[in-house]
Amino acid sequence: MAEKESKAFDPATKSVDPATVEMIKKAQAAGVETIWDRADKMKPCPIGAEGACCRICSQGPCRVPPVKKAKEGEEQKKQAVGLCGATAETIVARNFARMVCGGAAAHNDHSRGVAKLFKEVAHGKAPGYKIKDIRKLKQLARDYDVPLTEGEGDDKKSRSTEVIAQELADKILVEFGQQDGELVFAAKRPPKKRIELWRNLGVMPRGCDIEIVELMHRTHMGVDQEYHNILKQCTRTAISDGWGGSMISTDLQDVLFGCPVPVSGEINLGVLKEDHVNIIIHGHEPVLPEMIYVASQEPEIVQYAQNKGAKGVQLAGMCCSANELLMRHGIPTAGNYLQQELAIITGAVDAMVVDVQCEMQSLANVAKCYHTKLITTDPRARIEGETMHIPMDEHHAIEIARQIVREAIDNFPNRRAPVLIPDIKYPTVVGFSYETIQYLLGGSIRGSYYTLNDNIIGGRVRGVAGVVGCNNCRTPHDSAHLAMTKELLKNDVIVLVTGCSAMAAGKEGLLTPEAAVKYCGPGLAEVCETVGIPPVLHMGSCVDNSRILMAATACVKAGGLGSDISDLPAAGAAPEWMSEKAISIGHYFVSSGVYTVFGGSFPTTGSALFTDYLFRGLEEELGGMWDLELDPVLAAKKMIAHIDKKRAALGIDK
Ligand code: XCC
Ligand code: SF4
Repeated sequence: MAEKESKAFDPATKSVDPATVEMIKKAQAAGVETIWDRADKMKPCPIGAEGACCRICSQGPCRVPPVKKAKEGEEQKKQAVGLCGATAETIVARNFARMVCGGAAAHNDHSRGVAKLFKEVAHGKAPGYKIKDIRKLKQLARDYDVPLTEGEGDDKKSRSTEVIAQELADKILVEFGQQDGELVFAAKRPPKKRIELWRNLGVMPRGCDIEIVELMHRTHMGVDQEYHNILKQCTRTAISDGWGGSMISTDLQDVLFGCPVPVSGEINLGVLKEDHVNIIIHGHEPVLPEMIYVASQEPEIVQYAQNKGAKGVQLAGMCCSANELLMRHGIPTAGNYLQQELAIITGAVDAMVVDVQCEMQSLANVAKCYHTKLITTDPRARIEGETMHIPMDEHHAIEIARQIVREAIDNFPNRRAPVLIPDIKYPTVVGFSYETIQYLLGGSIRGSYYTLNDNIIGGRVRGVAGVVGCNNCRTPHDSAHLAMTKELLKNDVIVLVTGCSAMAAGKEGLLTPEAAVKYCGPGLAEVCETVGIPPVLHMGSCVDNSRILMAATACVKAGGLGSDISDLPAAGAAPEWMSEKAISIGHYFVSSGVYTVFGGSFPTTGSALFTDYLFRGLEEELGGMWDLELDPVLAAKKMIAHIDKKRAALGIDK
């Protein structure tokens, strides 16, 4: 029998980004395996994909896929249950819950690290770092009831930044292990109505860690076996992420590294420079990258690079680390999640520095095919193989950063593969923190032309959409983000982006003011042109989805658009999601009252009952609900329909 010829896939079917397609071709020519090769060989297990496989005890795995309706004359098959009797609803809800746990744990653990660094900085024990945004520090102090002054009457004086920061750090750190009470942001920042709703439903989070632990317990074999009740704890856990860990990360990172303001930068693999030492910063936590940025600019380091024959040192970001560096320093972005292997395949990356989350283990193999040093920096995240581990320690961060940059420079002369950097990059304007948006679109007087609310009420802006989340190799890279975003813009919906979605938008030129004329309906185009902003606003990394929550809350508080987030003409989406974090984020948006539609697949379709609860039942309880729509343009249309429904309820449907 003749052997089946192995057919290489067509790279053009895997991405709509020309730089990505070019690099997949290079990978194929060089025989370097990428995620798309593996995806072609391995199809997902259909039962697992719909959440209908339980493997939480060793009597299983038990598979309980939905049964087809019997044809006439056939006997109807019975829906299977697990050996312990667990129904499909319980099994699917448990699996969903554990995804929320994974995602919330990632964000809250990231947050803990930032809070611990903040404490060290407050005590002067982390040389190189300092408190950069005093205004934001004071805002946080007010939230946490840390007094800004001391003494009474004539003796009253301001407390020092350090003292305020020290007390604040202790109060924030307590929240991670807190057993009772309420998380400060969740209990203070949302619209009043939302806070009351959560209290009445019993889903106000008590602490950052406890909700995750309790949900893990409740989804252990033989504990919570009622899907509404499991979901209730999912809600509490997700809120402890969005209005807890993620929000703490965002705010403390702003305090330490600066609150983003509009800045320009460039994006896509074309930002790498053949004659420079190229260092890719990949991962999520900006703590060490901030220092690598400082080190890379030191004259001695630049000289060191020149001694090795390079013109200089080029830093470029990848995944959410990219967003953090781009938003605060204008450091260019090399690409989003699916471009990580491809960056190395350019042959021009002298070091890839990774910390936590979204780093493919395959990087080690790809790096081996080139000269690239893969450097892990977080003790929680090692990668097997020929990687280098230089652990971060905030007490010596600048020395560690210098060491990492030197490793990259030392590696520059070792380049061996032909270098091919796609000549593709795009300019972007980023840095739309919620404070910036409030400044640009807020204005202090309602009725001013610039006010976002008035533009929504007047109908120039139809509504607001958050398009966020990952890439997924099962969906042509970036395609769904772009199709959805363009459809929204055409219909005068302003789009807020974070994470890998933001980078997709950037690579298409959507993060420029010029995009307004090209892609928007007349109303939105007019507003963007008047204010001078892009129609797609880059709000940061994935923990910065908390900025979207704050922007939505600001819209409610500004007046004229109802009294809760669920009243706003707004919707959320993650059309190419893949990570557990995306599920936690999606669920905290739903829990905050937002209609949220995902693409690709949904991990609960194994139970029609549970899925119906998420997609329809939740609207009554929380004002927000989930949805799944594979076609990104149709998904955008559903978001617009939801926006119109909210406009009608507000009486502003013109
Ligand atoms: Fe990861 Fe944050 Fe997803 Fe991108 S969007 S693939 S989680 S890098 Ni957050
Ligand atoms: Fe099967 Fe029940 Fe064990 Fe799950 S907990 S694997 S359904 S026996």
